[in-house]
Amino acid sequence: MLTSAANADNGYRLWLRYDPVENVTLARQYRQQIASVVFETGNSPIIQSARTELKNALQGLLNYSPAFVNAPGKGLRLIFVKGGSKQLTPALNKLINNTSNEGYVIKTISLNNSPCLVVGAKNDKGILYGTFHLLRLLQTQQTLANINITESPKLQVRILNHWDNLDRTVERGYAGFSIWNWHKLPGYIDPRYIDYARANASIGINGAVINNVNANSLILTTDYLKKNAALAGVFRRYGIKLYLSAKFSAPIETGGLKTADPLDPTVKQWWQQKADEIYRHIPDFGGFLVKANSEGQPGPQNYGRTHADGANMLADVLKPHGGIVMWRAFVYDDKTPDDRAKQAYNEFKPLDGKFRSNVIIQVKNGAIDFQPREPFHPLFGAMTKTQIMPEFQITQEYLGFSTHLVYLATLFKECLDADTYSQGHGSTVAKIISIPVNNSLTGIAGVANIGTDINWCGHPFAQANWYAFGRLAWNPDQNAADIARDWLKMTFSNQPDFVKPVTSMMLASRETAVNYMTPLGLHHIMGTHAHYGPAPWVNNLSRADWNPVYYHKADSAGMGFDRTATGSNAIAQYYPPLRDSLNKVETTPEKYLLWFHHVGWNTHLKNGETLWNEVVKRYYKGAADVAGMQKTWASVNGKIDSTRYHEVKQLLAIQAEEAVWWRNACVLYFQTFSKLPLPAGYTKPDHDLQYYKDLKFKYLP
Ligand code: GCW
Repeated sequence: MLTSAANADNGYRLWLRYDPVENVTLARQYRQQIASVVFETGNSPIIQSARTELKNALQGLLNYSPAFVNAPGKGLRLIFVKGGSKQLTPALNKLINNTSNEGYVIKTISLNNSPCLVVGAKNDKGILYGTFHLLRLLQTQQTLANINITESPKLQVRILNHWDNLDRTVERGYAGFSIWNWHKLPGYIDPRYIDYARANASIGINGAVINNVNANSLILTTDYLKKNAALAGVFRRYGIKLYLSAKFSAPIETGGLKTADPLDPTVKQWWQQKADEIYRHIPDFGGFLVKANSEGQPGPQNYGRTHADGANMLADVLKPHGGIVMWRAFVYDDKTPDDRAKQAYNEFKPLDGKFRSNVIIQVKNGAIDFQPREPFHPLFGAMTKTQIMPEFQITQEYLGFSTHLVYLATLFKECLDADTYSQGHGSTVAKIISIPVNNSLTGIAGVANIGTDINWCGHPFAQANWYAFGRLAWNPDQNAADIARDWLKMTFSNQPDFVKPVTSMMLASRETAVNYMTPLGLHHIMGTHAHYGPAPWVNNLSRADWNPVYYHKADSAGMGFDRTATGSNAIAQYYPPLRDSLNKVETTPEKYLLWFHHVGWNTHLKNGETLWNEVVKRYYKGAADVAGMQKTWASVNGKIDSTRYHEVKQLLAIQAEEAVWWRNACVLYFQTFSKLPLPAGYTKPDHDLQYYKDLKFKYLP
């Protein structure tokens, strides 16, 4: 753990800063309330992690080291209990043993006539999670008197997907290079791996796919398995399982076979032996993540087989070891479909019920690709006999890389809270994914935004998206504001005049980005390949659905993608009554308007504005709101450390410039179709459209 003062505020410590509790009265109380500690838990590696964390944290937060005693005695203040204890009432023991495998209880009781805090769990992992929760209470300055918390995660596989390549580049990574130092592994364990595991455990993340879904099959070779095993050894002490992205053609590339046909017995045998080998190196290996038959990745369809054939073959070889397959539904083939948004559903829905119970279909939150705003993916709720887990993107591929402050909890929540109507009203995505189908595991994945940057995520506020993903994976019902407040207090300061305005800024930030990038349901109009900045004009890429013009379909009449019954009919993939309301302009939420409809420039929206005027106003509002964020940030100058204050200030200035760039380029471009003037009072962009079209960028991340 880095604790030197010189490094104190470079962001390395994330939300686990453990600086002295600002409120001195509370700090004094805490010292009394946890004056002596007992672990009635045994001393497994995970328990040791919990103890070490507690010790270090209390030293930092309270400048204090409680007595770690062996046996419970008089005056005991904090007791960690695994399974149950003679000292506790039967009711409390029961409560503890009724939590799930990873759950815990934190409760104040009376022991020998004085108050005592109990952190109880059925298993080691619950003790670890309970420890981090207790520390969070201190970090956010909550009173410990009369605490009564019972927690169990709502989802079982809470996993990060790293798109890290073996050459240490990170696909869609904006925070430096991969933190996995393949060259020095397995001999050298970078302390950073431990801090990575601590950070994940502190928010309940219990799995990591460490390599890119655009996979390199070398990761499965013996040399790399040794390296993987070294990482798995670090993760294990923090309750995290290691998973790998498996390349479907690995039997050919590294096994010397002529085929990777999943129904070929030699192929199956190869995978079987590979699985056995993996488990010899990593006894608690989690399983495979597979991107197949998508964007050039090989898959079962190369051999005329289905996704189910491919997934099941891998599932069968992992099954005896307890492993799972997360099979991605992000598919789009080389033939341009009439609507790319329909493709995943069309390919996967017919396979419902054909997957083994240790296969989970991993579905992106929306049907296109991690856009600033997308309606939820129609596969949620559509496959009733197959376990589905959502995939969110924490890294900001389409949301300003690591220079834009965009708090993504509101985006994640929009999907999780969406009503699919699959089992009638109230069938939210969160509900669907948390119900196990045929005894499958439930889960959720987030594409990591982590790299070698000293602050891990590039932007100090990008850390909040990693944090929020973990908290929502644990409990999708939590609200984005509470998570933001916790994160701000732990990461920066508990001062209300800091926390309050900055929470509001965070909560509005995603809508602001939507406004200056893709308002009213626009999507995928970013620059080609790198997805940096606006390029709605691009129309010359070989596949129709790689071109922004395919998505906005602006013409002299209006713009938007007609996905109604008279258009691509993508709405038919949703359940009624949602399907019917999306079929009509009047009943489609305006935030998704141009996703589902081609709307005339002069069509009046609910607020009475024409489409054209509203589009312009949103773009201008988005850019103006970033200027507002700069003001908010200026107002907290002096309330936090100057290092991070100035870092964020500079990044906001970049964001402000880029928001204006987005606004100007898009408004000028769409104006070539609408041929309408800007609404009164809106100043014309200072460059012409050609200027924006001519901008070229080399060496983008
Ligand atoms: O979001 C897109 C990205 C690709 C990515 C792909 C996927 C890993 O542009 O870089 O590849 O989706 O999710 O597979």
